[in-house]
Amino acid sequence: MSDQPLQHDPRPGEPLDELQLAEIKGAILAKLRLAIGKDAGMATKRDWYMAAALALRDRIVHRWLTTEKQSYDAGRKRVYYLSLEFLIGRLFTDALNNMGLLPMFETALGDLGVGLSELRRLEPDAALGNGGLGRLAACFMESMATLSIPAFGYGIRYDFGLFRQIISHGLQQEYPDEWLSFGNPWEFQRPEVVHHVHFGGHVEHADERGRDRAVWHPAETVEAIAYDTPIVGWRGQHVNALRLWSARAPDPLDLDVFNSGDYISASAEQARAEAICKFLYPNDESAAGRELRLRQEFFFVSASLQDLVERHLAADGQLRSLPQKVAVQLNDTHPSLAVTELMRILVDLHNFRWEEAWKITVATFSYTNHTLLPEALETWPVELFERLLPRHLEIIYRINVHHLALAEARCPGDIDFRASVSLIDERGGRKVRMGQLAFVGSHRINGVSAMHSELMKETVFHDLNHLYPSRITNKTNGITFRRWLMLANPRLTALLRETCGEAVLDDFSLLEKLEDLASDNAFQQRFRDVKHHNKLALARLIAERLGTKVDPSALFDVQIKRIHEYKRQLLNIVETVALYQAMKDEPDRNWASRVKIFAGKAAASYHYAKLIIKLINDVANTVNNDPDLRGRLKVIFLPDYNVSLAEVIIPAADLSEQISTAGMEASGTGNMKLALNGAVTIGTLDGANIEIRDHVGAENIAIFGMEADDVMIRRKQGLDATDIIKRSPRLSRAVAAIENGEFSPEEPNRFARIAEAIRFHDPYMVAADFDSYYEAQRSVDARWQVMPAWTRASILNVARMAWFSSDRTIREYAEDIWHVPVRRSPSATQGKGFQRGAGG
Ligand code: 26V
Repeated sequence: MSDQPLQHDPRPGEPLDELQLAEIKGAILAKLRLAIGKDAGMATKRDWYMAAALALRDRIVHRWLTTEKQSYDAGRKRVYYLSLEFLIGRLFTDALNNMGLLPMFETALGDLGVGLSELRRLEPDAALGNGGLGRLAACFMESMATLSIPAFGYGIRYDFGLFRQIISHGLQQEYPDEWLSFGNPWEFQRPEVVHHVHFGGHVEHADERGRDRAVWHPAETVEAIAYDTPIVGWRGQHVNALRLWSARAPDPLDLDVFNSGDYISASAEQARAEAICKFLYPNDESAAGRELRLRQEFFFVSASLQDLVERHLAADGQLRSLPQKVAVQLNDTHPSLAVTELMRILVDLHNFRWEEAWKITVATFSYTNHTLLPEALETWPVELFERLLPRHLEIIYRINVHHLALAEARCPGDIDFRASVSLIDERGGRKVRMGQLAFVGSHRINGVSAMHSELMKETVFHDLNHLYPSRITNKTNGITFRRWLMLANPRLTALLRETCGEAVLDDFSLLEKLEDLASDNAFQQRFRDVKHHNKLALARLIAERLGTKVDPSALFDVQIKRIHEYKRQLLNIVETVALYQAMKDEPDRNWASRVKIFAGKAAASYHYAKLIIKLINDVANTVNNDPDLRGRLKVIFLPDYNVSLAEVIIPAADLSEQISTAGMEASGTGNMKLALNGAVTIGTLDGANIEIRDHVGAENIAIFGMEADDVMIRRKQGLDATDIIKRSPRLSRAVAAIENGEFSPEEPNRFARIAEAIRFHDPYMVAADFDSYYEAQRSVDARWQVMPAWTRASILNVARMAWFSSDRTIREYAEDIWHVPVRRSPSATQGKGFQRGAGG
C-alpha cells in the first residue's frame, strides 16, 4: 500500500510539545521491553507496531475510565447497539487521529527509526462483517463516541472474520482470515465478565398462587467471556466499549470425564461450545436451517442482555426503570431474540406480570431494517426453535396471541391480515419470522434511506404498519468523515482545512465554503492535483498486485461492493464489452480513457456471483491485452476487498458506480464515501442515491434507468427480455460476444448461463436498463473531456455531502428513538455542550 506521508497536524505548522514527545518515545520503548520482551535492536516491525499500539492504548484507557465514571455518576441513559457484525478495519491511525496524536507518534516513531505508515500496514483488518451493515455499525460506534453518548456495542468475537479472497485464473478462492494470529493489542479480555448461556432441554410449568410459573431446564450451557475494545471519539473526549463475546465450555476439563479417561468426549463438548464464535456467516447465503447461526444469535443476545440487566440493576436496583435508562438498538433481525430473552428475564426470573414486562420490553427496543429482499428476511423452522430454545418459543407464542388479538380487533374476520402479521409463517412448514418479532417488540422501526423506509410501509411491513401506524420511521445512513475523509484522504483534508478553515473538522457544514471556489481555476488545479496524487497511489497498488499498468490521467471508474446480482456488476461489465466493441469499430475516435475498477467478494456458495467475477476477469484479460485500444480501456479486478483497500480506492475514484435495480439497495454507504471524496455518481434512483442527488444537485450526478415503480410494473409483465435485446443492436452484440465465448475461447460455453439469464429470466433487469446506462456513460465521457466542468461537479459533490456524516444520523437516532442527550459539537466541552434529546 502507498507510503504517502500522513499529514495530520492538528494545527499545521505548530511545533510539537517536546516534553510530550519524549514521554511518548519513552512509553513506546517501555512497551517494547516490558510488554513485548524485546529491545530496540532485536525488535521486528511488528514488535514496534505492537509497542506503539499499546502505548496509545494506555492513553485511551485513561479517558475511557474517566468517561465511564462520569456516565455512571450522572446516571446517564445508555445505548446498546446489538449487531452480529462490526466491520472495523484497522484501528491504529483511527485512534491516533481521534486522540490528536498522529503527528506526535509519527515523529516519535521516526526518531526511533521506524515509519508510522509502514507500521500501520502491519495491522490486520478486523473484518467482523460482510459489508454495508457491519461497516455502518463501525461508523455508528465512532459517531456515538464523538457525540459523547454512553454506548456499548455488543457482538461476537469471531476467531475468523470474513474470508480472505484470492483470485486464481480469474476464479475466487476463499481462505480463512486469521486476524488474531499475532494477538490483538486493542482488546482487553475480561475473564471476570462471564455469563452462562443455555440451550435445549425442557420447560416446566407450575401454578403459583394463580400465576403460571415457567422453569426452563436447559440441557446445555455455554460460557460467554467478554473482550472489550475501546472506541475513541473525535478529539478524544469520550471513549465507549465494543464488547465482543467469545464462547467456551463451562468446565473445559470436566474432572469426572477426565479421570475416567474419556478425553475425547470432554474435548467434543469444548469444540461444540467454541464452534459458536468460530466464524462469521456470509450475509448473502440463505440462513435457513443453519443451527449454528441460530446458536450464534442467541448466544450473543443472551450474554448481552444479562450483561446490561446486571449493570442496570447495580445502578438502579430495579428493572421497572429500564426504558428510562437503557435503549437497545437491534441491528437487523439477527438480534431479534432479545425481545424474547428480555421477556424471559422479566417474567420468569424477576416475577413481572406479562403486561408490564411487555411495556418495558417495547419501550426498550428499536429495530433497524436493512433489506427488503424477500430471500433475505430471516425465518427459523419452529421445530429447530423448539429443540434449541423451548422457553423462547413459548414466549413467542404468547406474544403472538396478544398480537393476533389486536390484529383481529383492527380487521375483524380478516384471516389474510392475521396470517400476514403473525410471528409464525404457517405456509409450508411452520417458521418463526424474525422481522415480525423485532417489529412487534420495538417502539420504533427504521429504514436506512427515505425511499427504503417508504417501501417498507408499502411492501414487507404493509400490514404491520397498519396495525402499529406510528412505529416506522426513517434514519438515512451516514459515514464517519474521520475515517473516510481525514484518514483516507489526508491531502484533500489538508486542502479543505486551508480553504474552509480548521473548524471544518468539527463542523462539516463548513464544506459549503467550497461552493464559491468550484469554478475557480487555481482552486480547481489544486483539487485535481490532490486527486491525481491519490490516483498515482492506486495505480502503484494495481501494478504491485496485478502487474497491470494503468494511466493515472484516465477516468477511474469504480464499482466496489459485495458481488450480488441486484448490485449489477453484470450491467457494468456488459457495458464494458459494448464500449470495447465500439472502440474496436472506430479506433481513431477521440475516446475518453477509462480504467474500470472492480472489487468485492462473493459468498462461497453463490456460484452465479462467482461466475460474474470470472467474467470480469476474462473480459479484463482480453481488453487489457488488445493493442488496438492503445491502453484507453483497462479492466481491473482488485482481489480481497476490505476496509483498508477501500481506503486506497475511494480517494482515487472519479466515477462511482451505484447501479442497483431500483428498489433493491436499501441505502448504500459506499455511494456516500465516494461522493465525499469527489467521485461523481452514475446511478439509479435507488436507496440513498436519491438523497445524494437531492443534496449535490441533479446536474452533478448521472442518473439513469427505471425507477422502483417501473421495475415493479415491468416485473408483473414477465422477465423475458428478448424483445428489448432485439431492439438494441449494441446490447445484442455484447450479449452475443459473451455467449459465444469471445472472452473464454478455451471454454466457449463458460458464460452461456449468464447470456441466457439476461435474455430470459433476469429479475434484476440488466437488459431493460442497458441502453439508458450506456447513454449515461457516454455523457459522462463527454463531461470528462471538459475538465473544468468535470472538476466543478466533483468539487460540488464534496461541498454538499456534509449531511451524510454519521454524526447527523446518530443525532437523529438519539433525538427521535433513544431519547438521549448528545454533545452539540465534538469540540464543545462537557456539561455546557450537551443538548437534550427531544423527549429525554
Ligand atoms: C442478505 C441476503 C441473504 C439472502 C440472499 C440475498 C441477500 C442479500 C442481501 C443481504 C444483506 C442484508 C442486510 C444488509 O447487509 N443490508 C445492507 O445494509 C446497508 C446498511 O444499512 C445498506 O447500506 C445496504 O444498502 C444494504 O444492502
